[in-house]
Amino acid sequence: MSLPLTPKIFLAGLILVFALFLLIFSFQPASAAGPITLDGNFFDWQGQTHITDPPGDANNDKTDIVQFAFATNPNDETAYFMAERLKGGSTEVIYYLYLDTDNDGIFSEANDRRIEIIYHPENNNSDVTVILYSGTGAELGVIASGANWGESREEGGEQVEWKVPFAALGIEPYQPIQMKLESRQGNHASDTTSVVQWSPADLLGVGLLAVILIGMSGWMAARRRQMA
Ligand SMILES: [Ca+2]
Ligand SMILES: [Ca+2]
Ligand SMILES: [Ca+2]
Repeated sequence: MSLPLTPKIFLAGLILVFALFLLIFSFQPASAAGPITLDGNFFDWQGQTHITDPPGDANNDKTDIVQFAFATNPNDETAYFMAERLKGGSTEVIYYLYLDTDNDGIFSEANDRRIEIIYHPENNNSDVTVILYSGTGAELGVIASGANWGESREEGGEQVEWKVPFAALGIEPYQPIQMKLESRQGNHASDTTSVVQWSPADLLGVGLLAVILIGMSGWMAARRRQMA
């Protein structure tokens, strides 16, 4: 049963897809101001998903985590993160971001990941190194070195942002994972956030897919009407 695709039906389908495209994208900016940019500025994190951590629960103010935020950008299979500490200045801080990529509550398996973030504020910029490890401690690669992804000493030296591609985590979009952020003091943990569950997604890709599916179902409905 194949009907000829008349220009009228095709046009109707096209208009429907376009209308849905406009409708869905007008609802897109539900999250925040705009995409995350790794630039050492932090306006882009306003309104993004985050957890807070109480002040005063760390070995000292400079390893005291107060906020941990995470986000994705449309059509970008990359996880973005931001950490804020109570006090910074020019003091270096090291964070461990633990990722339970198979969501089984265990962070120390070979498929799990640990990201090491070394944030060193300088007078007018910052020096950020990001290293990827497996959950068992094998080094898998350097994601960044010498990146200016944090506040300078003059800006407070409190906030740092970084990224990890989904591929480096071995995850697909919408795969649920668990995470916790820890600050380090020598060889020990100083402060650790609560465990948070997240399903990082590349929203635009899924939005487009939804538009295509809805558009196709609309076009098929038009065809059925034509047949009736
Ligand atoms: Ca930024
Ligand atoms: Ca804290
Ligand atoms: Ca695991």
